[in-house]
Amino acid sequence: MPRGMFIVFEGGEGAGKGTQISRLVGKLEARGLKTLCTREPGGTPEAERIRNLLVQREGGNWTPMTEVFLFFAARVQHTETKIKPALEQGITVLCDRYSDSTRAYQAYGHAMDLSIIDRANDLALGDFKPDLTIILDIDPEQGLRRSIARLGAQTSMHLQTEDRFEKMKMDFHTRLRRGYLAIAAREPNRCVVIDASGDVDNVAEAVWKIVEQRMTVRG
Ligand code: T5A
Repeated sequence: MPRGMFIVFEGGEGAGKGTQISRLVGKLEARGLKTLCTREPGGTPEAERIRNLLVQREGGNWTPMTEVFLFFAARVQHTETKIKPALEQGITVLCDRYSDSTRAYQAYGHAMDLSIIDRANDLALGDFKPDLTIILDIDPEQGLRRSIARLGAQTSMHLQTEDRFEKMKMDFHTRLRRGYLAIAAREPNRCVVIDASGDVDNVAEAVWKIVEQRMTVRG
């Protein structure tokens, strides 16, 4: 059985990753492909427990290095127990964030040394990486407006506590955006940058064009 394709969506807050993953699932399933949607940090019960430590306000006051290892601890568990087994069964895996989030947020955003994150990534994952990473690029103010509008519409206490990372200052979000563009420039075969400022349908069309092209090349 041919191995499934591993597609990751990346971007700053409110870029529309979740929205675009749902759209893409519809298109892939209409073609008869089996899909699995997952997210980071999290994706398995164990990794979701680590997510709670990281994203909830009362999760803990971690040092930057501890935070990096928590992200990678969750990622190894997720990769070995969920992502790889699905790919081996020929399933297309769509993941909301992966290692480039650690590069963008912890290195470009929080000024950790990028080479430390690359080394941690090599140790945790070896040469395993996404077949395609779609970076949804958006002006941080527009992205944050979308995120805040969505948070305002939620009534659940649990979801309201998950906003720790969204409370960072605007210059942090600007560094994140630059970081993602630098990551894409470093690995232009794996990463494709898509303008996410348009409406949902326009962005979905641009995403589909890339995915269809890559699927054709894979055969
Ligand atoms: N993190 C994560 C790290 O620091 N390091 C790491 O290694 C990892 C893996 C995770 C946090 O953890 C950090 C990054 C994050 O800060 P999260 O809950 O996963 O937090 O948060 P996000 O991934 O940022 O989730 P968001 O929901 O904010 O962003 P999405 O998924 O990009 O956006 P989406 O699709 O939910 O859309 C947001 C809102 O915008 C609307 C949607 O309807 C929704 O209301 N929208 C649009 N509106 C207009 N036009 C469009 N084109 C739209 N697309 C979506």
